[in-house]
Amino acid sequence: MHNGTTITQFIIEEQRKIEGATGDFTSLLNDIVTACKVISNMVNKGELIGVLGSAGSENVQGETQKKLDILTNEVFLRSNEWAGHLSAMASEEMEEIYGIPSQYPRGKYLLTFDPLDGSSNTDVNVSVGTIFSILRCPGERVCPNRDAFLQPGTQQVAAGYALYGPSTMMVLTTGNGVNGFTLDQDIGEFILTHSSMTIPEDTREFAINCSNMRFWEPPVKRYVDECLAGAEGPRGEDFNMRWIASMVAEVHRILTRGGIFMYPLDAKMKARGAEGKLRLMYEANPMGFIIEQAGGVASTGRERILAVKPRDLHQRVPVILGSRNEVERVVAYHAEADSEAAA
Ligand code: AHM
Ligand code: MG
Repeated sequence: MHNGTTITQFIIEEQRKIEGATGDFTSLLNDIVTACKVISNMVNKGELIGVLGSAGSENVQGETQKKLDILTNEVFLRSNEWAGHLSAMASEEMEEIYGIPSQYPRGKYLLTFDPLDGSSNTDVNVSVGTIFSILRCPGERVCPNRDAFLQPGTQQVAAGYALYGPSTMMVLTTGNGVNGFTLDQDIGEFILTHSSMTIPEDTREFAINCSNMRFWEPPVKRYVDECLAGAEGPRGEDFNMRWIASMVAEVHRILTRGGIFMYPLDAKMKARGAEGKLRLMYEANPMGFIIEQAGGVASTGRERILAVKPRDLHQRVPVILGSRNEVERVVAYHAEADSEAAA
């Protein structure tokens, strides 16, 4: 028997603090929570229900889709299209936006999501997650076009992720701090277990895919070299490294015990005209919002992620986020390198 606060209770109590709130937003969050519970169940059953492996198709990014990428995208669409809170949705798995079908009422919000981030990890039974971001629909319940989504991250009304790990967790911000909820499988409810999550300012743990080292820009190489030099190097301390290849799991670790996560711009990306690996609208922005709300910093190395003015729905950006002092150090290294290059 639990006696904690359920996520529904938490969201309703938050709503009461907002004058004039209609309950629309609360109800939208509840539908997202339901979608994440369904996805959690699917991911948990895995091969028992035949959902692992490749679907044999490619998404808009030219990446091979897993069966679970397609199934979880459908879960999100079906859970969130009917209730009248949204005007349109956009996802990593869909080239075009998804306008709410005409048989349903249209609402005042837009939803972007990555239904299963880190899905290359599903076949090997490593943690994956769902990332989402809620924006206001400009104009009143009109049929929005792609441009309606192109709002900077500072405009987000809420953002969150579900982490499908040893426990399933939901971490949420509505711009008033960050709170974490753990799914109690026996009663099917997320219970508040991690209130007011904050990121330690200092860390001795970094996360980056070192196989790309030879392609990195000098400031990133400098930062990682200094970490690797450990107690004998300029930092005078030993550092630890982690790389899960599931951004949700990395961000969750950073929210729990601090750290820095980097997927920087590199020469390989530049050569093919890409501006980063991770997507702004449904990966970098929601995670940036959560990180900032927990006291951390989220940057491209040259700009605050939430200030990036989006040009495209599926735009990619470099991502450097986590503990304040380490991220600021990497940003300073970028500024130094850029001013030396300009001199
Ligand atoms: P995805 O959205 O196709 O799953 O890609 C995003 C994931 C992140 O979760 C993770 O940080 C990164 O890709 C891992 O990339 P890599 O395989 O290059 O290390
Ligand atoms: Mg992703």
